[in-house]
Amino acid sequence: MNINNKDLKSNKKIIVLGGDGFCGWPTSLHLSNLGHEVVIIDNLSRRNIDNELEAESLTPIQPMGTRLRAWEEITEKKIGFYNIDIAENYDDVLQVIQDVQPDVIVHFAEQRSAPYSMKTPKHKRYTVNNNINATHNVLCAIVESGLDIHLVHLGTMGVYGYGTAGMKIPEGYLDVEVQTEAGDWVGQQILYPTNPGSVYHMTKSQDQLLFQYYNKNDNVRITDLHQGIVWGTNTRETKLDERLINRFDYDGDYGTVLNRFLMQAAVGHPITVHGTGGQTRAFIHIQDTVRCVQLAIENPPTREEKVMIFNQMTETHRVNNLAKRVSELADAEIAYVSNPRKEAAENDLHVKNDLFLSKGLEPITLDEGLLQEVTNIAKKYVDRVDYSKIPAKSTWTKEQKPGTIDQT
Ligand code: NAD
Ligand code: USQ
Repeated sequence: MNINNKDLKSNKKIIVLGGDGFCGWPTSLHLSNLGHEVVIIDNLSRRNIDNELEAESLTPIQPMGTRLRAWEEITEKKIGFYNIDIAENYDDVLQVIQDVQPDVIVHFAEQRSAPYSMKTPKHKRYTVNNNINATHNVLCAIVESGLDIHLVHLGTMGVYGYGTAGMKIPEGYLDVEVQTEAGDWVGQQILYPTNPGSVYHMTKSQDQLLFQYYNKNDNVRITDLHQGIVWGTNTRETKLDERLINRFDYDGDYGTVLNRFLMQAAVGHPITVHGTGGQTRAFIHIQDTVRCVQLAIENPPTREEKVMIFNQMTETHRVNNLAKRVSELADAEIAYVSNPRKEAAENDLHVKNDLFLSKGLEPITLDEGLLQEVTNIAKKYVDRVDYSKIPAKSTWTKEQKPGTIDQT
């Protein structure tokens, strides 16, 4: 079955790193459905972190083997799978690249939770070791393979920081003027100064330097997607069969804000706004995530071009406004809890996303129907909810309080 292959320009061999995760799994299905040859590499570390935290996806995700068999049964398309830790097993990563000879590698394989990265020194060090080594190993293996591979990386809007004094955040690069010794002003383009808000976000800032270096030194073709907070859970492909269901994180470490609010309202838990809720963030629906990755693959840079950076977001919202909207939708209570993070209590955020719009993205924005769809999923799996996992307990500093309701 092909749901939507009208945009396919040519079939490519694509390795998806982190293809078992929240963004990686629906992207793998989408690319396979378009007719690309897809191979997933994932060490299933996210499933192991679920075990560590004793917190599970709200939706019952199936083992990798079941997922892949179901996809083949439904679509007659095969997705390959290798269980490899790309941060630890460089030789295995290189071997798969040499065997598959991919045109594209899509890189989702990092520890992506800011609260998890701030839990303890062990978690900080794991996040740094895992994320930076993973990215560096991939770049190093691309060069060693001698193949002209386009690397598409999932970065974050968080590398910019969230306050720009009213300026629109550009797509990766900032035009500046500097004064020369002779006193003349000359224009220059620099990587936008990074201002990460957690150890996790800091690893994404470091990734940017690795990309700049390998692009300059080895002409590696790289697209870095600075993605906002992803919401939703289903995509056209994951909806095809219950066994293809995507993960839905709601716990205090991995649950992201809008999905958490929708889930909380659906299961009768107060909506947990951190602080005053004055934080403004960028958002994108999971269906647009998979579409954006497709567009990035279809519009690769040349070997002569610098690292291409796209802001992968469709809209910005203030946390408090989201809470109010969800509260009205589901008639739920809002709880203003102590903010466990060190972040500005209030910020404005204006972001350019012209590049994806120019490539044909038709943004999905917050819509009652889609919000309702997430709510319905939460209601369907309410029996799987562990209420003790909802509060955000990881604090940025020892002095801070967790985001539990009884603390305020
Ligand atoms: P996820 O944790 O659900 O998926 C990441 C996957 O990578 C997991 O399946 C994990 O097992 C795998 N992985 C991690 N380290 C690995 C390693 N060393 N070797 C092999 N596999 C490894 O996260 P996600 O939400 O799908 O995010 C994917 C990417 O998108 C991340 O890089 C994240 O920074 C970025 N991103 C996510 C969001 C969001 O809201 N979820 C927003 C912006 C950017
Ligand atoms: N927040 C609440 N209540 C909650 C949970 C969060 O008020 O119950 C607030 C947080 O304090 C923060 C904002 O909502 O101000 C966003 O938090 P989040 O957990 O949804 O997002 P974040 O930690 O930034 O991380 C997520 C993904 C990460 C990705 C990032 C994109 O986990 O992988 O990089 O979004 S961005 O935020 O644009 O940097």
